[in-house]
Amino acid sequence: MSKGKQLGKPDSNRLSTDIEALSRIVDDTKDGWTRRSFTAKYDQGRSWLEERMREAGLTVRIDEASNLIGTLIGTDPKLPSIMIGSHTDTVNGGGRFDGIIGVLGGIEVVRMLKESDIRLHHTLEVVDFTAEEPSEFGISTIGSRGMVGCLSEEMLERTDPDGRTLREAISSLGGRPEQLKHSSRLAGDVALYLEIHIEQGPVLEQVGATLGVVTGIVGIHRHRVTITGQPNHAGTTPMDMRYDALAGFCEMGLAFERQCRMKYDTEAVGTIGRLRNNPNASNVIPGHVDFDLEIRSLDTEVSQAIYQAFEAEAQRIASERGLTVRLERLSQSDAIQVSDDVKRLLLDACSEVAPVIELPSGAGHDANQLASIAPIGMLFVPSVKGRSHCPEEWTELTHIAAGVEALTRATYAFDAF
Ligand code: HGY
Ligand code: MN
Ligand code: MN
Ligand code: MN
Repeated sequence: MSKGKQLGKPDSNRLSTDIEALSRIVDDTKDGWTRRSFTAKYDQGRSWLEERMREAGLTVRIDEASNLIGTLIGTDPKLPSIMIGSHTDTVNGGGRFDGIIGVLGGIEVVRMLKESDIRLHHTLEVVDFTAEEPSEFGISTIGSRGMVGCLSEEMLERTDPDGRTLREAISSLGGRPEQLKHSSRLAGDVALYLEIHIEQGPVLEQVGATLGVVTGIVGIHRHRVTITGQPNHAGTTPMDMRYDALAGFCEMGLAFERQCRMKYDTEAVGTIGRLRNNPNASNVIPGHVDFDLEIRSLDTEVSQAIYQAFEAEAQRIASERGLTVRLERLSQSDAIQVSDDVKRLLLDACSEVAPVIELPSGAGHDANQLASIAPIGMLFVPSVKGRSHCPEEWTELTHIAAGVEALTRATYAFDAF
């Protein structure tokens, strides 16, 4: 191990150039900076990333789940690897930093170690996880689920609106879904997973901290609800003879919000963010509506209680209105608590760099999936005005550089352990 070598600083210009360059590989027919998973722009972004990884001296490969992995072999290859990862897919109309600074920051860590002439004991893996954001298949954190063996056959058979299966989409990125069963990482394969991410909330900015050590990450429960009524003429159908699926949705939507606003021991939030109304014509009574709801909490039982209460309400509303309602689970990630050891490691690294606080994550991450096989740690940097998942998403370069420096210090300190 490189005894007492002086660790350098991240190169802010290089980070800025990388963020800027990747932000140009987007679907410019959409608002903001949109690079949806499994699209041509996503492929282009991947090729660009591969180049940056190779330039940094990483050996590049695509794993069975189609994750892009850059590897730097350590001096003791028998040790389990240290993994730094995040994602470069975005939401529609998203920003330039969500996930992206975690992958580019990981590559900058590798450059910093090399420029400081430091070789780690542990092999270091930098990962761009496929499709962290909710995809057209209704599933999020696809690549990290696949890496830890949590992509079921049922999930692989799900189709996108064009009828393509998730299995086909993963293969189109170079993944090998048929080998997922025997390739998943097991407990012990990864010594530590670290992710630097924008906070996507207002706390760091409000308290004036540059860095945040994540104490826990919410679990996310997502369900799809389908309401079936009876399409009919909007002009000739009396009000007491209607089976209006959208009116049923309106009542259910408010019932869901009421459940989420109630007081629980642990805070929960709920959102209905995706809705389809058919036939969606001004002179036709809606006959069919489907929508997605998600519930987030650090306490899985609270999420389950909210969902069960909503389910009973939805059934009641449907039967009063002569509608049918079907509820199906889309995906579920468990809430995660970060271990005291990892929090200590990150707090020590951060306190050498900039003001730091501890805080929970209301956003879900690939770390939720990695937590099933490895100790995980996350570092936050501030989101200006707390905005994210929108074109206004912004994080100061100085804050990103401070986060990358702290990440490198934590990696170096863990390796020396
Ligand atoms: O939705 C989330 O929590 C994350 O930003 N994908
Ligand atoms: Mn996101
Ligand atoms: Mn993210
Ligand atoms: Mn993430």
